[in-house]
Amino acid sequence: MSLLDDLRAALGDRAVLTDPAETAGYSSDWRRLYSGLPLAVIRPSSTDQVVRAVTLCAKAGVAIIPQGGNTSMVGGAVPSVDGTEIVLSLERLRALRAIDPVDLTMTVEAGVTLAAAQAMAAEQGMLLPLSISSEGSAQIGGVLATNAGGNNTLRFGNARDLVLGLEVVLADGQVWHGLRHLHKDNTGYALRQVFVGSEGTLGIITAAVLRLQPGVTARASAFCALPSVEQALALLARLRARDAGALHAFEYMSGGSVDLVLAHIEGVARPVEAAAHYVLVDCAASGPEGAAQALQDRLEDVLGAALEAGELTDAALAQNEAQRLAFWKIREEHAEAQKRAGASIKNDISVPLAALPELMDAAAAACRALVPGIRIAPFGHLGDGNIHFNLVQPTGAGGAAFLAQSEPLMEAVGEVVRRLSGSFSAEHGVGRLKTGMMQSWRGGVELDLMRRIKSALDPAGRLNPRVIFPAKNAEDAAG
Ligand code: 2HG
Ligand code: ZN
Repeated sequence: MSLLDDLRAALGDRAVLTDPAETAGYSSDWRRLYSGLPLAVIRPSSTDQVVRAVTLCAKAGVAIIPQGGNTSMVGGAVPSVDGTEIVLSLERLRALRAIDPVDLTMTVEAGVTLAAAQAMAAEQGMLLPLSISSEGSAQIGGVLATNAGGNNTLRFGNARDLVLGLEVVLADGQVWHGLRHLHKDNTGYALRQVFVGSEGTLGIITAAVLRLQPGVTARASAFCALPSVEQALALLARLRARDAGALHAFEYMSGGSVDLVLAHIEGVARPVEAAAHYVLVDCAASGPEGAAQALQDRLEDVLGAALEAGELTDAALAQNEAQRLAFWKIREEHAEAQKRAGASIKNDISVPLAALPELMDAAAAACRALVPGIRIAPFGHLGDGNIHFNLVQPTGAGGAAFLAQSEPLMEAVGEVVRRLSGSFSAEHGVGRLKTGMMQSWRGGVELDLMRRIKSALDPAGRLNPRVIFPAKNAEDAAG
């Protein structure tokens, strides 16, 4: 029997897709940068079925591309060599296995979307404190495999900070049953952290135990207009000094990036006067009746003082949940608006917070010098130092001509980031897009350690073979 027959026998006919009309949605990435024709897309519905599929692929020597919601920004989950790779979608592993309000944990399967997991926690009066723009599609397995960050990192950390345990199918089909619920467990290496952020190269996450927080009963949000990035840092310090625990998000949007949202997304309006910089502040608290008003009053106080100090030029405080969601819509539609605005180049970078003003000025100047008329549209998670320093093609210019400039533009931004001791990939990962950068940024001992881990866990190199590591010839060329 061929591999596909074996897979059909193990998973059922409908779980093995080969018709290009059915596999198309799994074969190219959200940004349409990468696409490939898979040998098949398989959709197991249990950990046991994942084990059987991985074992069969191992026997046949066929590579597997694990895929969650396919929302990668770096081409991390699509096939690359036509007709040779199996896309293994986790989308049918959708069970909530357990939820524990005493321990504040939930055990979910990999294919549950992040939004569904948040809703499951909220239904039981708890908070899953991880939020990203693609949470309606992104799935827990992918969120963990890429160590997603998002909007609440400044308060609760990245995905890896929320993981207590994992269940992982290894390259040879063995299962690591590591679904422990313990808040303390120092028993040798924290193996779960090896898989978090490994981008599907070391094993396939099938379920996870996530740490939750007590549910929030009060929220207060403000959309602020600011004169400079320095003043945004001053506002952040002011908020922290007054109510650090309540500050759940501090999201930055440049004037240029908000203009793109207003131009390309229906049903949004700017809640404050036009400015060069905006920040969305989101505070939350738990408490008895009255907590909401108290939180709102505290935020209003801080914003009033910030206005007086010249840190703000204008601010709108959400008066109800609908308004709060309208503020968030402006922030969350940034990626979609930029996609509609034409060709764009994404620089998902981080620097120490104090270096942010210099980053913004120096990177913008370097890009303008290379491409006159370029639209500089940075936005992102200013409260944790992660900015999406995105660049959009000049109005009216050709998209292909602009993309041909990707390398010099990314290098110019990278040079500034490097000088400021930052990272070239803060939260989106390396995927296939940034493998070339791994050599120059992480080469030497660091990349060698990663290779040693990879070859220990996946010696045949069959799990997501073309992500993270630079191609061998690129390394040789770099010396
Ligand atoms: C966000 O913060 C996502 O909205 C997408 O990380 C960032 O489009 C981007 O560059
Ligand atoms: Zn982001």
